[in-house]
Amino acid sequence: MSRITFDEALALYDMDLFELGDMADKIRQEKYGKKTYFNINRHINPTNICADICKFCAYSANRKNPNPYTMSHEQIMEIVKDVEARSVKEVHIVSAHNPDTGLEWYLEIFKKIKTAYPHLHVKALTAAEVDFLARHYGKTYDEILDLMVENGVDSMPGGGAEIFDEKVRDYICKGKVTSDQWLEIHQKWHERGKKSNVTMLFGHVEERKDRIDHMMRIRELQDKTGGFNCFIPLVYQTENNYLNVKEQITANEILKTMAISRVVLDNVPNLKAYWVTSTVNLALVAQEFGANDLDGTIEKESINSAAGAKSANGVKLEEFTALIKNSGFIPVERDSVYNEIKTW
Ligand code: V47
Repeated sequence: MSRITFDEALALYDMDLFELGDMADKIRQEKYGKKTYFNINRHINPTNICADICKFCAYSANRKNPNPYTMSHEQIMEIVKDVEARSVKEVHIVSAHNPDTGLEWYLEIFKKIKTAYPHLHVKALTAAEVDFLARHYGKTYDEILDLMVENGVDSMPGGGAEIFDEKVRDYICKGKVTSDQWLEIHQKWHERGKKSNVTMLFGHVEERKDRIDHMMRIRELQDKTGGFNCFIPLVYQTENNYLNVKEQITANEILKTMAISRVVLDNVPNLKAYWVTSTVNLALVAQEFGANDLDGTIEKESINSAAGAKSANGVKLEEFTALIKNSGFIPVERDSVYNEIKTW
């Protein structure tokens, strides 16, 4: 069967929402039936001091959020100790681009966690952080990626991809990692036998064609490496930032985008409906539109909640699994690289 082209993918937006949903659901059901994956994880965001200025970001310390912080390693280890004792299996560590801490501060966090808790999965450092650390400390991407492996990073999160179209990217986050660099860093990470995720920030100033272009670039790299576990469309949150988008994206457009990504990304196994940015209710509906993963319990979330998402305190495990069940799906706990652990 031939693959869907750019023009055909763009035309899917003109389909009836439910017909498109059926198309995506068929693909989802063939792969996963009614199973929906989630994991028991904890987000940690060690510093919000940032050398870059992304217009969409409400997390980094700036005029709208004059609240700079940098955690000590002791504070981070306290959090990790606490969550590990409660069966959390993954720590997802993402920071702003802090120019003052030194490279060691970033890397030693991982080494300390891995030394104390070797079984805990460390998902850390977006390609945007890798690029920042390489530039700031005069290292190559290869050197930074090798240091990550040496210090215990298991996988990379998908953040910092935003929108690959250069014109939109220049407008929303000029100066940070370029699209080609983002893809190059993930390619190099995959060449080390490691897995990562990939996000897309949508619902701001981009057009439908930019989303399809974004998906096509992911599909192309995935053909080469096979290293992406999961695609995560992130719905833009409107508060406390400098993008000044007046109109919120509709639920219809969010679901269509999810469904289309399931069709286009035929080589990326998992599609995550990230409840933090879509709301829990819409994430549950997205299970009918191609999504087979709802991320996890998260416990504490700082990046999107700063921009208005109702996610600051995560979601309780029992509530999460009950919601998945009540929506007609089977909650399956997975590990960070998608091995099944337990059906709830
Ligand atoms: O890269 C920032 C986004 C991302 C806003 O890999 C915003 O499993 C919406 O990448 N509205 C960080 N989004 C989060 C992220 C992520 C989340 C969950 C799972 C995984 C994974 C990765 O949050 C940033 C940026 O694209 N972001 N500001 C905003 N106003």
